[in-house]
Amino acid sequence: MLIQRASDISSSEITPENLYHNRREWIKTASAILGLTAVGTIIPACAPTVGAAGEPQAKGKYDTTEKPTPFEDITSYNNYYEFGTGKDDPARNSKNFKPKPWTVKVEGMCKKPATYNLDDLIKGFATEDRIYRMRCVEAWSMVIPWAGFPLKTLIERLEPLPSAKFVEFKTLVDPNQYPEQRRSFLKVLDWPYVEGLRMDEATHPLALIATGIYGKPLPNQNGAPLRLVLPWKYGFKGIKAIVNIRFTDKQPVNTWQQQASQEYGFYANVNPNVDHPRWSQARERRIGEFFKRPTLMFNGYADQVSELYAGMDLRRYY
Ligand SMILES: Nc1nc2c(c(=O)[nH]1)N[C@H]1C(S)=C(S)[C@@H](COP(=O)(O)O)O[C@H]1N2
Ligand SMILES: [Mo]
Repeated sequence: MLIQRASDISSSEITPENLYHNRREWIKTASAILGLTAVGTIIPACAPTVGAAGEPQAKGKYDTTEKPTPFEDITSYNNYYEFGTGKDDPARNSKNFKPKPWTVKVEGMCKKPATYNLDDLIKGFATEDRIYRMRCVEAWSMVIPWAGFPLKTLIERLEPLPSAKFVEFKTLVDPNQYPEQRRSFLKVLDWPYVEGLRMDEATHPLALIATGIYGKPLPNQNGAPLRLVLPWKYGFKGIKAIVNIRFTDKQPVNTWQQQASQEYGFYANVNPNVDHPRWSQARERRIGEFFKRPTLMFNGYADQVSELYAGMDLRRYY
């Protein structure tokens, strides 16, 4: 994601993360050729259900059978601009973040508006494991074993009115905890970070509220204590550290659309046929792999979600 306006940026400037990974991958590849061991890459992270190789096993119908990205990579290569724009800033700057106690304010067109303690809000929800692909709009991807519950479960508890057509989410504003929110000029983004979904998207069975990764509580850098996960959409829809949920009849203006509407829209469905104005979306670099791979329509979830967008021009509604 970019800070500058489109016109200020050449396409060569968007790939610092690719250079970083090229370098890392080159080291791994060189080590393999030389018969050395890249120690950090062979230790399997622990998980609730593990296979012979120590990886979480695909069980549910929405789980991908692709190899999960190591815990170490999922928790050290992040986008979370409140903590800084570098990929390693969130891990470094979120160590003292306080995800507990946590309150979530629910407002707008629903029967249960209130300010909830998070524990009360999600009391009794069964936690599920979901192994999902995640595709960032910057053209890198991971496979993440999440734990959480369907967003639908939470929405049903809040009893939206028939007039509610969208749901909007906001991230915490707290300059004491988020270094980037202490800036008064050269702000990276307008805070709070905002995202939104159409109600039928929000209640789709794939839409998840994540509270954990690899069977552990969600690390701060990944959006503790609760964040959205929408595997068919670009990663920026997956808003972190949610403190506000609002039901509305108007389409929310999400942060990246507000920042650069010619580049980022409301829908942000993964689409290899619609390029970003400054780079191709046809391929992606899976973190931990050397060669790029093709990006799949709806990030490989077309069978499940394409009917949500039947009849829509996906070039227009990007
Ligand atoms: N509040 C907030 N949520 C956010 C972001 C952010 O900067 N702030 N970045 C988004 C982007 S661009 C991506 S790709 C994902 C990254 O999630 P991860 O770091 O857990 O992989 O978080 C999304 N959610
Ligand atoms: Mo992203």
